[in-house]
Amino acid sequence: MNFNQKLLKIQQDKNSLLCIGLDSDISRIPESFKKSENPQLEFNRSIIQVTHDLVCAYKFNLAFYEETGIKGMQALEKSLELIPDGIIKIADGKRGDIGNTAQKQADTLFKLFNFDAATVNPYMGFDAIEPFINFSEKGVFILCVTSNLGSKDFQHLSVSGKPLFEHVALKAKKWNQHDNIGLVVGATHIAELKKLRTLLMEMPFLIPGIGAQKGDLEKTIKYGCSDDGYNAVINVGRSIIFPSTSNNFQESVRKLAEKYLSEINSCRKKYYT
Ligand code: OMP
Repeated sequence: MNFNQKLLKIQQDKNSLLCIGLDSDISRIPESFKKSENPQLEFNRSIIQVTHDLVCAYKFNLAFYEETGIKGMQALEKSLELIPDGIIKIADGKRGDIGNTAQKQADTLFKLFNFDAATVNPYMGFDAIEPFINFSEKGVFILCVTSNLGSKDFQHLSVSGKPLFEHVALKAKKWNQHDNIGLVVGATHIAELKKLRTLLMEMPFLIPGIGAQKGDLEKTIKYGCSDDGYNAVINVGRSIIFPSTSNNFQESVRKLAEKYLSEINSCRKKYYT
């Protein structure tokens, strides 16, 4: 089964578009985890234990594991093993490079770590992401409109009468021969999200920017899903994994994850049934 079909099936089976971002910033991990041999691993374990039934995916931003060196790599490897089957594991490293280097990046994430999907940067063109796309059972999320302010610097520039991000989307559509490509579209850019969804009705969109970055959840669901109310992967990181109080950590994380899932699902009910 190709990646996009697999993702859709998981979203349908679990009735969830929620992806939790395990951006386990060592400087924000509660003190109670600091005594353990590998605080990032134990922190992730306690989150996965209480949220795995609520999510369609977990996304690991690799920077937070690279920062802690060998321990970070061990935390990454072991955290991935803790995730039950039927949940997509996304490596967020925004990769892409000349062909032989990109091949190493893809092999590392897909073969060594066994991630199901990765984020890639399209700036270097097709050959820089082709090695990722060639893994047809793995997903490739191409940066299209990012959630940050700087996205305006290049992504919105008009090129041959269209914003650059639209060229990226059209190329992604053309390159999607294996049905395993998706786009990254920030929840902080609703007009662009709406436009992209009309261009690419069936393609999965990985949508970060909800919670800490203050993206509008209702509009994100209204404009970000395909016709059937699926194919948006709504990533929430800090607003779930770092509750305002670390008393009853697992209970607080669970409540936050339930809150986001229930908000997502009530918006889906409103706009897609
Ligand atoms: P929170 O803001 O804590 O929910 O985390 C957002 C996550 O999504 C981080 O890992 C970011 O690196 C990532 N992200 C964005 O915030 N904006 C983007 O445009 C793209 C990504 C990404 O590719 O995941």
